[in-house]
Amino acid sequence: MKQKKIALINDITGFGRCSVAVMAPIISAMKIQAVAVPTAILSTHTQFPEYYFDDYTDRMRDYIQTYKDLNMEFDAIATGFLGSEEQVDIVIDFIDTFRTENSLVIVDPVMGDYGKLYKTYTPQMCKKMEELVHHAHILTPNLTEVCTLLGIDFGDGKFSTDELEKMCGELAKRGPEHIVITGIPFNRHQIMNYIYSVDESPRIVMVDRIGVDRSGTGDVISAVISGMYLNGHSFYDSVKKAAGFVSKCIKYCEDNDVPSHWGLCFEMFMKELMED
Ligand code: PXL
Repeated sequence: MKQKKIALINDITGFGRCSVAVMAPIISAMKIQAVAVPTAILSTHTQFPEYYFDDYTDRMRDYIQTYKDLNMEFDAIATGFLGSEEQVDIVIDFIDTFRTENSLVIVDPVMGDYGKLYKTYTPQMCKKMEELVHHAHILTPNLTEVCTLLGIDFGDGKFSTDELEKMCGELAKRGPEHIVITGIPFNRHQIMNYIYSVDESPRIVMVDRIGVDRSGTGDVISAVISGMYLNGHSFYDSVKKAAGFVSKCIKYCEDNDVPSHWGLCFEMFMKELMED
């Protein structure tokens, strides 16, 4: 079988285990070729008190031109952290140029967490992100991002499953066929992943809540989902695998007192991804 390749349009961050630094190795472990298309280069992610942030917008078009000249095609395109409004247009052009009839587009609308936007995400930038949703087959937002995309007040972050279904329905009307709302605090002991696929009953994958919330978790989840789904697994099984994998990584971090903003020690469990 021809090996698949996925374009990862995301930032490259040196320390803190997020974005390409997480997604490329995970995707590679799942036997898929990862091609990085940088949106920004950071020394650490934006949850650290200090970080060097080099917005890559000006250089992205030249970078991508090589792939146009080579007439490249991608089996999947996964987008994550974007550094400027203009990048959304560049990403949409990338999708239009490189997708084939069967290509999969995975959009992780990275914008914020716990009801708050990340420091580099302006309200205008969030508005622009809405445009990208129309191009996605798979959408992997957290609750903060769902509320931001739909213009709903996050409030105390508590939503019923009926409300979640309605919210996913609204997002699905914009294009995505599969949506998972990740990391929803359910109670003191459990975290819920709410799975919505068009024309199917919603499903839930619960995982034990272990210790504190950790940065980069969403990036690990979207990488595992992308790899699993590209390898032919159902969306539900892909989410289940991702949630189980993340739980193991988090437990390791807790047991070893890894600071919460250092990301997940996914390196310890890479072997488990190699079978799928
Ligand atoms: O994990 C999401 C993410 C990705 N990229 C950068 C970030 C964050 C979250 O803080 O700062 C640069």
